[in-house]
Amino acid sequence: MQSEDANLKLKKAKTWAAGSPAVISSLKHVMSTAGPVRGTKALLDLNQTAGFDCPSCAWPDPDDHRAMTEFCENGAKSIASEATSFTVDPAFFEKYSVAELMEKSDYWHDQQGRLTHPMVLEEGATHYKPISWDDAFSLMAKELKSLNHPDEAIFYTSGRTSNEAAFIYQLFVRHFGTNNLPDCSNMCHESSGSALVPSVGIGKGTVTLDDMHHADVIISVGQNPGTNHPRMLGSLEECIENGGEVVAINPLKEAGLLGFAHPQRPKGMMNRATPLADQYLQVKMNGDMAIFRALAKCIVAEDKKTEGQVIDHQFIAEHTTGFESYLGAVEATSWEQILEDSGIEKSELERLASKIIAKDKKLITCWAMGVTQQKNAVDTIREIVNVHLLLGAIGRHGAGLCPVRGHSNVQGDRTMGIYEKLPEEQHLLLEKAFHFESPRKHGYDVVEAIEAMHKKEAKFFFAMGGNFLQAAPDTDFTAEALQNCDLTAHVVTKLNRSLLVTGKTGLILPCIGRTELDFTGNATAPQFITCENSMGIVHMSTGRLKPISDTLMSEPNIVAHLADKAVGNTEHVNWLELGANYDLIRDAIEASIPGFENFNERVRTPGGFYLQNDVKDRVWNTATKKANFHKSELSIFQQSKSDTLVLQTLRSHDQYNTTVYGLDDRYRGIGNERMIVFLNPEDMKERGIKPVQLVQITSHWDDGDRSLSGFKAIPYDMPRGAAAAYFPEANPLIPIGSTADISNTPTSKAIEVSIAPQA
Ligand SMILES: Nc1nc2c(c(=O)[nH]1)N[C@H]1C(S)=C(S)[C@@H](COP(=O)(O)OP(=O)(O)OC[C@H]3O[C@@H](n4cnc5c(=O)[nH]c(N)nc54)[C@H](O)[C@@H]3O)O[C@H]1N2
Ligand SMILES: Nc1nc2c(c(=O)[nH]1)N[C@H]1C(S)=C(S)[C@@H](COP(=O)(O)OP(=O)(O)OC[C@H]3O[C@@H](n4cnc5c(=O)[nH]c(N)nc54)[C@H](O)[C@@H]3O)O[C@H]1N2
Ligand SMILES: [Mo]
Repeated sequence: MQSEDANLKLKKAKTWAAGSPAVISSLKHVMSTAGPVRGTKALLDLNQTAGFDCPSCAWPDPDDHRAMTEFCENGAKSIASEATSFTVDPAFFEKYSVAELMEKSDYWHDQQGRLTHPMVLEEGATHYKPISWDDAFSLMAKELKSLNHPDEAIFYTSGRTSNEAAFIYQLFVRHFGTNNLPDCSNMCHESSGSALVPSVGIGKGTVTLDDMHHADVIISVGQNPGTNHPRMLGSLEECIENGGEVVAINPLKEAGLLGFAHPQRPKGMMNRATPLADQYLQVKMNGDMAIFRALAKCIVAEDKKTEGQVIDHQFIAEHTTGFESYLGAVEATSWEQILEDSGIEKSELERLASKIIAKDKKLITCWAMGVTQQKNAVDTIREIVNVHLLLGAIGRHGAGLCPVRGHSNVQGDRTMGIYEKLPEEQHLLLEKAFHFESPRKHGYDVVEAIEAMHKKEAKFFFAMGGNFLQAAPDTDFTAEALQNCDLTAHVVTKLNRSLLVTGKTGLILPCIGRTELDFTGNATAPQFITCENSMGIVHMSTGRLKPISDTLMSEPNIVAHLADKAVGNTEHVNWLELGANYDLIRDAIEASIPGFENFNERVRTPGGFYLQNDVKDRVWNTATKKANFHKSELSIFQQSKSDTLVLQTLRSHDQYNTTVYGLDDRYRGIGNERMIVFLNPEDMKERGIKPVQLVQITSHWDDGDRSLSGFKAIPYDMPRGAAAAYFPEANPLIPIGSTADISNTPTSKAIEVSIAPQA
């Protein structure tokens, strides 16, 4: 289809991912943004055992064979964006007022380069101006001390923050007296933790890369690995080469699930792709729970037929609770409802079930945002667990659960205590190690934090990384919330919109990035930080590039200076000493978090170490000390009107969350445009919408409608009733009140909308 639009370039959607186009695209990004020197040096050091951890996704690296070029296209874009030689310095802020910067796009913001100096936007001022680090810390400390209660302060974390920064940050916040530690996880995999902890006793995945390579069947549900976890495609390919099969469950046909050409193998370099998904279930929006319930029904039926050969009865008897009651729920669910909710033919569901039952029942289920950002996300994930428990497909080689994490250290941040609902045991360990009173009242998660600022119950907002305004739902509401604060402060590397919508006073605190050398504390050798990836491996990361400016501070050191001024030293904590020497922070981690024995020593071994994961040994740290089946009624997103669509907000191939690297979505055939809404061609016809026609999208919620216009409608291979637009452009449509049950995650993948030609 040819575009009728001057900017938009449309091509056919791709049927495989990576190959030489990915290598060309990465080089293009590296050369154009950073300049060859900073860029290529950075790339060569990426994810090497002695290099730095890729700041893009949390997919692990192979334990033994790290090629010189163990990087992926999107990792390369992420590096290029951080390793750019362009700068956003005081002269830049003198040139552009905040109002002018607001008019620019997110893409333009990222293109401008790295922030170099601490800056302040004073009350009523039109421009940011430089401020000394010392004055910035004094200003924040003064605001913190003037609050009526520590709970009036909010301390957000984005998941790129290192273990060391996260640890000292939460220690400071708890010494200050609050658990208001919302993080990006609240908008991301919170539903996974909420489901997994009561079911199996740990909120993390239970598999290793080796398990992936030896599974019989890997189900990928609600994720787009070709764009968001490109290195995962190598694992899927290896599984297939070993005789396994991959099944995709996704309303959209995604290139990265259809086929993969490994850019570091001869066949792949010649663009000969390995087909990936053997079965592709184009599920209805949010119809996933029905698919897993269908699998349970097939398993139970087959077990009856074979007199107990399919269900792992021994595992169930020894290791689980709730089996009988769950069986009741499975039997009570009708096929009629399953077929209606999933939109998938019964024969396809039976085919999938027979694949899983056929061999050794070595099943791995991987999932991401298509599952977690849904109203019934927690129940859906529990249903995934139920199916694994039926088969005993957990805690054994080649089988298990794999929530595919987002940010490179989002899992580590939680391990370090970035959690508004920290469990009591962890408070006790902190208190024992540091002799202070850790506050127990649960803090705000992201949505609660926005609501509290909106109601002026919180007045101080501090962000350790991220782009809170653009990542959060209901952009206008969130903007009002931030503007209600007295002070907003952001530790960041790049310009983003959150720096432009501030409290009475706004602060920018620029930090050293993952790619850069860190000589904090006049260290004689560069300091390193540590991260935990999606599979629980803790490893070191050392930057290699000269920092973009000598006015940057490191994240741990920024926290240390703020803590020094805002709460001061205690007999057991000397903040500035901790901030100047990360070995001391690692000792403090060892002293208060289980699993980090001999941390400083073990993390220095090449490749790092696995954190203990009891589920792998079939030890269940739940209240019952067993793995728990959980029965829930089958559910699916309910629309209030019959003629509306269900909109999901998703990532293009050229973005990292709110950071827009480019305007293409190569695999989906989109060039040079982000104001896109993908629709089923029949739904377009029914509404009188032509391809690339401008449309208005209106979301419906009980507090009223929200509307955006200027989106171009693109016909796409997806089920009737579904719509998809990019995040963050579509975030103003997500009602603040629309969140998942239990986890309170915004339902970014299910928003009821009407779409009509723009008047
Ligand atoms: N390059 C790059 N890498 C990234 C990121 C990035 O922005 N760019 N972000 C990082 C982060 S923080 C995260 S959390 C991950 C996100 O990784 P993903 O979860 O893969 O990200 P999304 O783009 O949100 O994709 C969601 C997928 O779910 C599908 N989906 C939507 N609704 C449903 C549904 O009802 N059922 C099913 N089965 N599928 C559905 C969509 O069609 C889409 O394919 O990636 C991480 N890695
Ligand atoms: N509608 C919708 N909304 C969503 C989602 C969705 O799918 N749809 N996904 C949600 C998900 S899964 C997530 S994880 C959140 C992401 O939410 P966030 O983590 O808040 O957002 P990011 O876009 O990852 O943050 C990018 C900013 O981080 C800063 N940064 C980059 N590197 C560093 C660093 O090393 N240190 C510091 N201090 N700062 C750094 C840069 O200034 C950059 O502008 O968004 C959520 N929001
Ligand atoms: Mo995420």
